[in-house]
Amino acid sequence: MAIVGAQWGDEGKGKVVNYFSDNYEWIVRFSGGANAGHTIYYQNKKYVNHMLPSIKPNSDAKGFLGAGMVLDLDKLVDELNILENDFPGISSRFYIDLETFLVLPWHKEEDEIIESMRRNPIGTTKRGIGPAYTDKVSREGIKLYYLFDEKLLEDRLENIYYLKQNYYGNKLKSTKEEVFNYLINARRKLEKLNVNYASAIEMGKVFRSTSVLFEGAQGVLLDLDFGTYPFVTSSSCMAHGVSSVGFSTFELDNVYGVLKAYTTRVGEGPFPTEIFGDEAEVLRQKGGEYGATTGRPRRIGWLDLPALRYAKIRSGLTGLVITKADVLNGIEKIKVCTKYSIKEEIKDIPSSSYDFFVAKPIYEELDGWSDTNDINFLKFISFIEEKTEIDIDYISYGPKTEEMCTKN
Ligand code: 2SA
Ligand code: MG
Repeated sequence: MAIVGAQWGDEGKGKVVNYFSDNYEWIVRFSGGANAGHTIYYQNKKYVNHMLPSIKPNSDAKGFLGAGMVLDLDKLVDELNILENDFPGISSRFYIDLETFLVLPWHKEEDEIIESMRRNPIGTTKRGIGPAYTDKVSREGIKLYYLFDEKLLEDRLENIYYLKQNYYGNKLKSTKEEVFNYLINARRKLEKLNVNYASAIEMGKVFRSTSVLFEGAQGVLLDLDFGTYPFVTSSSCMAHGVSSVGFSTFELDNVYGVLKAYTTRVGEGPFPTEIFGDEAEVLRQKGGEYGATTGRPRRIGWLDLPALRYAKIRSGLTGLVITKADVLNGIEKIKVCTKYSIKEEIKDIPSSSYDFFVAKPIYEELDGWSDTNDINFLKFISFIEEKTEIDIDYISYGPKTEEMCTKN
């Protein structure tokens, strides 16, 4: 099974993965990096995972960090230390693919520099994600396995640094020696923590003899290929990203898209159903809508069904999980965008990501509900299902893992 975001990220994937994790032996992250922020509550304590798959701490589940990710080793070590403090020995339940590319200190500098030079900034998380993926594609990346061959690492860094100096002159502060030392230190810290290294080649048999849950990062509308380009992240946010772990989407029994009962977005870019002022602020406060990684206030909007239909088709969703329905409790009238007006046309589904830039939302208004047991809430759920022709199989009505139920 795969769980992906059906909007612009922050739909509550971490919590949903946690809910299902009892039934799975492996939880696998396959894309993104420390830009993600997956919040889970465990024994009344809040944990925010940026790098680590959201495994349940006191289970036997294991986590795999797949090669489609970009690894921030500093963040990884920090996160493992936080978990180790509360659950000693947990690090040895994580496995990392040796083919995975690394986010290096200069990638974070480049992220800052490029964002400051962009005429239309993207509003990145400044975690070095774009530059790390850029280097991967332009063949100037460092893979995890280089850390185990210091000569190879030194040579690679030498060549890459030479190129970077040519691009950036003295704008970059990190030197190749610093980056080398940083990487070797990180390797030592990870050794102490007893994390495992593996490859999808070796893991293929293991995965296929047990049960695997793939945990997506960000959301379909932030996908590099099919999101609201260029206001997207640099990785695959859709189910096909599981190929980086050697899986075919045909092997997935289910692809659940997680959506919020309203919509949020962090960073710049089109957002047809965005609302402003007090109307937005009420939801921001009630929903705690601040970036789990950067703390930035998230932009707020009503539920957008054309965008959801687009996500369903682009990512081959087989079912939906709705979260944060409780945040709308007590609001008298709930708006839902059912169609877009695009130039002279009315559309149910944007035909390309370009449509998001020019769409004007057309709303229907539904009666609100006092709590999620209220008949009006059930009408809201049926309304979404009818309009999108996909079932909402699970409803989350609070931040805690157990605050979730099947629809029926
Ligand atoms: P980047 O840093 O290159 O991936 O940024 C590119 C765009 O992708 C957006 N993006 C996100 N949007 C929502 N949530 C994300 N994770 C954090 C969270 C974000 C935060 O869980 O709240 O804390 O600010 C995430 N990661 C990337 C980003 O805003 C850019 O629009
Ligand atoms: Mg998030």
